[in-house]
Amino acid sequence: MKVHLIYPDWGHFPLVYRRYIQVMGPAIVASLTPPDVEVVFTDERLQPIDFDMDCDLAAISLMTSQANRAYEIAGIFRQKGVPVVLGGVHVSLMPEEALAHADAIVIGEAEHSWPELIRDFRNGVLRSTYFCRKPAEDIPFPRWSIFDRSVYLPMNSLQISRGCPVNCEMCSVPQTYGTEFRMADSAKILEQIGKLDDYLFLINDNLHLAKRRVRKFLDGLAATGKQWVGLAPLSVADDTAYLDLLKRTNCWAMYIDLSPWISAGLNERISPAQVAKAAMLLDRIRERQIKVIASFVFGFDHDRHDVFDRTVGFARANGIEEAEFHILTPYPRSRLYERLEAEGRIETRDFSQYATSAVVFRPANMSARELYDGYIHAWQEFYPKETHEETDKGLVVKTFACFPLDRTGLGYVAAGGWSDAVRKKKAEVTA
Ligand code: B12
Ligand code: SF4
Repeated sequence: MKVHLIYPDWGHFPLVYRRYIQVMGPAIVASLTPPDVEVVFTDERLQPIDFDMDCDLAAISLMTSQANRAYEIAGIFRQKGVPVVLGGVHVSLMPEEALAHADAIVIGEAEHSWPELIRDFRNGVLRSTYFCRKPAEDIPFPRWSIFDRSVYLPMNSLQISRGCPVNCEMCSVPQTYGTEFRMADSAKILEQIGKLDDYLFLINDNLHLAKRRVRKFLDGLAATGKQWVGLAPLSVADDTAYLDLLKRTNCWAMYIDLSPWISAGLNERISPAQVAKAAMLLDRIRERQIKVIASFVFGFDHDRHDVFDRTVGFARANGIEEAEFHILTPYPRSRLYERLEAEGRIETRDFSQYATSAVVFRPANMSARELYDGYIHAWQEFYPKETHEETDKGLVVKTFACFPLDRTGLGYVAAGGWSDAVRKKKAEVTA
């Protein structure tokens, strides 16, 4: 039996290097597939799909921004008589919509249901819907070998927990992974690290919420010497001892959403004292040589026309090296979606636009055009002109600021080039 596993192209997002990140969902599905089933993987972000390749089943992974393309791909396979299975975040959020395009869908985590689905398929009794009846006890080791290492960034994701109790307005995690923080067995996860690439991307939804529970893992991580990048709220810097621990574990950068602190246009809702505190916390992080990859979201109801310049000004003044700008996007079933829907403000349900680089709702204090132009202006103002490229899909920013290597000579290069450049640079540095 042969499964063609597909990661569809995703909508446009200016930071082009993100396409070269190996994604964990498909790698886990591949690892859950019985060894006697052949798996062929196509990452449509970087290569075209061979629809004529012989296969028994097409299995497609999708986030919301990939939904339209995933349904198109599903249609082509089904026309050719190949049954299609859909899974991933968007399927868990919109199962009825997804089912209209597939022979079967997998809702939620696939650890138990994918092996069951394969069994049923082989026995000719495929059902239309597979639920996650119980969350995974362990996070299996992803089959990273589905990615051609010469093409991707030398970085693997590592997930040590699932679920988040915070339930932020924009987020899909509580709806897909639940609201309970579920920590994997540290020893088992640490065992995997030796098999991973040079750099790690710790993708835990909110690792820093449960500091005591992750301590054992972090101590073990420090001993491996691998460098890692993670996600955290800025409040992580309230605790300097914890920051010191992160430094000892070789954390080279943190993705931090700074919108709650400053992007509200520094207006009446955000006091100057809070902005000053944000600057102080950022300093604390940088003092430990941890870079901040700052994420800013535009389009909140409290944002006004000056939010774009003020945000870039804040990022500059605080020595942010890599910033990502997003347009507020109401992902299905998030609290934000429900609120904007109730207010009749969602303008399009074309999910290919849901990649945070398009305006899909009616903003409160500016027009959709002004929001979009302000967002582009922020990218253009923050990053040097020589990194910009106008493409038919929109602005592309050719930067590589997040990597823990000297950037000199790391120009933008087409597929494959990124990865080679990083490896070459690393060899130079370690020589
Ligand atoms: C790492 C990460 C990234 C990385 C890598 C992308 C990736 N998809 O892995 C990067 C930085 C590139 C990224 C980019 C973006 N991301 Co992101 N990202 C994540 C994060 C933190 C982890 C993803 C992950 O690897 N999870 C672990 C794997 C194992 O989980 P999984 O993919 O859900 O897979 C499980 C099941 O879904 C299922 N499954 C998955 N695929 C398939 C396929 C089949 C056939 C089957 C049967 C089952 C199945 O089985 C898996 C095991 O149980 C998630 C949050 C989260 N907790 O998931 C956000 C998340 C996926 N990202 C999100 C968003 C919005 C984005 C961006 C659009 C934002 C932006 N503009 O930057 C971009 C995408 C760019 C674009 N142009 O569209 C949202 C998606 C919301 C939605 N409804 O689609 C999430 C959920 C975060 C959130 N706060 O809501 N992201
Ligand atoms: S944004 Fe982060 S903290 Fe908020 S609900 Fe999502 S995972 Fe949890």
